[in-house]
Amino acid sequence: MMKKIHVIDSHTGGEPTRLVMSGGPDLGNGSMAERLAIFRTQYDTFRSAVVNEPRGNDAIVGALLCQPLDPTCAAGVIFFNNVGYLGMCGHGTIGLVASLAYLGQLGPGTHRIETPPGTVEAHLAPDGKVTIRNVPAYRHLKGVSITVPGIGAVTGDVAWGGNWFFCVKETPEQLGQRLALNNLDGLTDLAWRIRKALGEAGITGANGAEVDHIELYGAPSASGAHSKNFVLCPGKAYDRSPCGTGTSAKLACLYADGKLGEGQIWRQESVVGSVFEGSVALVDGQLIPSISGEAYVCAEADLILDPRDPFCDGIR
Ligand code: PYC
Repeated sequence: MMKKIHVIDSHTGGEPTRLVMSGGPDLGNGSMAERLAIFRTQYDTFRSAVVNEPRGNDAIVGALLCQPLDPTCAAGVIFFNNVGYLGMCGHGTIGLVASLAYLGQLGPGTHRIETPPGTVEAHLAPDGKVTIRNVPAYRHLKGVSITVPGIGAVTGDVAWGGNWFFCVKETPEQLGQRLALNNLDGLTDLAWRIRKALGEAGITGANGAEVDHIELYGAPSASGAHSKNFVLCPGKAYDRSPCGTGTSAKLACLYADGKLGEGQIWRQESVVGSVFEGSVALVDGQLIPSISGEAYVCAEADLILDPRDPFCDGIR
């Protein structure tokens, strides 16, 4: 039996999100974290069918729309990519809100959204700008120094912004690479070496979690931006957007260093030139980042899963 999966594709600052509206697996009625565990263990071929080639590509982040557990929430969502699953996803949440607005299912205002690491808030402005009030962010390890084969000593902070990040202190130029769109291979190679060296050195996030996103920073090109980044995602694709959870992790490090005060605006540019605006607020002792950006819907389609297709589950 052929299966149809209805999706809305959008991009947030160039980074694609594929929102699954229908045709997804039944993950039960538990929390998003419980449903994610079922997704991962029982339906991983659905993940690869939706985002991997031939229907998708390495950069697409999938977002499975779920019925929320808490009736005060507008939606629940589980994010996934070419190799596995994400915790929160900033650009993906902005894409989700823009997609539901395109369908007429959400209007301007503030909406609560359940994700595996916690409930976030998304404010949709009448002009389409979306501001996410993320899960709490924090710096876990400060000034970790590692030796990276072929590069030398690299220092950075391990921080949580909804996913685990290594925020590198040296600029790409100091490590032998230009932070430029025409140097993606060099930046990817550098970030991948850092990721492997972190794993080999046994450096993890809390509770042994893998640090699977690497974030490099340098001087901005966009007017008014404070920094430009290059973020390498777990499946070796780079984030075209400034990365919502990565910017949240960066804000937590800046705040911990006394370089960013509550309410102060930080404009983070991506390697493709898109910009997110971020700020932090201390709420009940927790640092809550807010990230603003825009997403644009670019396709509405049915994916077709034909069981006769040898690559029905995607190239895995
Ligand atoms: O925007 O948080 C984000 C994100 C994570 C991975 C790709 N984008």
